[in-house]
Amino acid sequence: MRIDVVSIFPEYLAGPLDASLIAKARAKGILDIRVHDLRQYAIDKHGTVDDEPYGGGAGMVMRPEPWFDAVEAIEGWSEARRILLSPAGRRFDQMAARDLSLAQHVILMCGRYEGIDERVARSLATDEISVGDYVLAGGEAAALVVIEAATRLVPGVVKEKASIEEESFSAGLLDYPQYTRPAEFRGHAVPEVLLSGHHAQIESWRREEQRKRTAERRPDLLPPDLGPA
Ligand code: JFT
Repeated sequence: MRIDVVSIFPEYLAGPLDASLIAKARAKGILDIRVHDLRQYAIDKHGTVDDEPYGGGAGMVMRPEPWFDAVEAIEGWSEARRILLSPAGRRFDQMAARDLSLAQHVILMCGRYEGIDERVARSLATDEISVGDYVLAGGEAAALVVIEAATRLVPGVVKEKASIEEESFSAGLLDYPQYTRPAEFRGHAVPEVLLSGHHAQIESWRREEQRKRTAERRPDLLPPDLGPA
């Protein structure tokens, strides 16, 4: 999978993309990730990429020309999924991650300031997405979320197929609690059933923990309770 990321803060992205699973997949050649500095496509020699909003209002808006020039300089851009990160985008979820993981070429556009001229969303991007209902200062952290969620579903990026397959088993519910050694830590014991070796009992305990946790923390994920018949 080829991923191009465009940003005025390429150094913000470099570190995370050079660590862990993503770094290994890049070294193996499974992922080809390149970060581009939007300022190289600034409208003047001072590196200007923003201007005042038409209609007035606080802050600055990113001009369209640097975005079109930067993206159109990427080989194969017109065939790529061109994703604009935006607080006003459609919500990015696991389904969207799975869909994106099938793409051969993804371009992520990370803006700053009050946002980007709407013509970029309308005529350059193929998708406009948000990673969640909280406010970030720009698109870079959101792009990292999208890259991590999508690339771990690309064959060969995550070692064991089991960890991805197990997730689809529990799909729709929160995970059960996990424990490792020691069996007792600062007076807190690991639940007895997990030490018992009774696999059927362990499975039903885990399922019940998932259900309780989901009911408590994410009732929106549970199937509707229809009540008495
Ligand atoms: C925030 C963002 C996402 C996502 C892109 C650009 C500028 C700052 C901003 C914040 C609120 C209102 C501008 C961005 C995001 C998210 C993405 C930009 N800002 N207006 N914030 N929160 N979940 N994805 Cl460009």
